[in-house]
Amino acid sequence: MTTNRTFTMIKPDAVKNGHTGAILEKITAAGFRIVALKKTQLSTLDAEAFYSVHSERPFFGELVNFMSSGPIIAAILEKENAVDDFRTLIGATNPADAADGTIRKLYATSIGENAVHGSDSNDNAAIEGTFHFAGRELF
Ligand code: 3AN
Repeated sequence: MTTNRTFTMIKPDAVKNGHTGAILEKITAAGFRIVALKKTQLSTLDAEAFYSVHSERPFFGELVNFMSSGPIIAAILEKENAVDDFRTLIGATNPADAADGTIRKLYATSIGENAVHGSDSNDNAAIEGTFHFAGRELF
């Protein structure tokens, strides 16, 4: 995967609350090209593996339960400077701190249920994209 790609999930809260279409519209309007896209649901084991870097954090159990609680939208996105630009578009982890107009400001309800995930580095974008998608699913 190139450095111009990032990985995102629209999380169970935003899918359940009917924000999938609006969030995808904001993503494409911001200039990201959709390389791969699917609706899926993480098992408990999937969520534990995906978030294993956070396994020692106090909120790990809550995070795993939430992320496996319902369907998500997983996507690989492409744009120059994708990782940093996407994190700017989604806003701060805690929606109370997120800038106006960001996806989390608009659609997140709490620091745990914060509507979207965005990779925090090029290396993690590649790892996370590979976790969810086979090569034949990338276009
Ligand atoms: P970000 O997703 O903005 O990179 P991280 O990497 O610090 O934030 O946290 C990963 C995920 O863990 C967050 N998206 C959020 O869902 C959850 N999380 C972070 N901090 C907390 C917290 N204090 N309580 C509950 N969940 C949290």
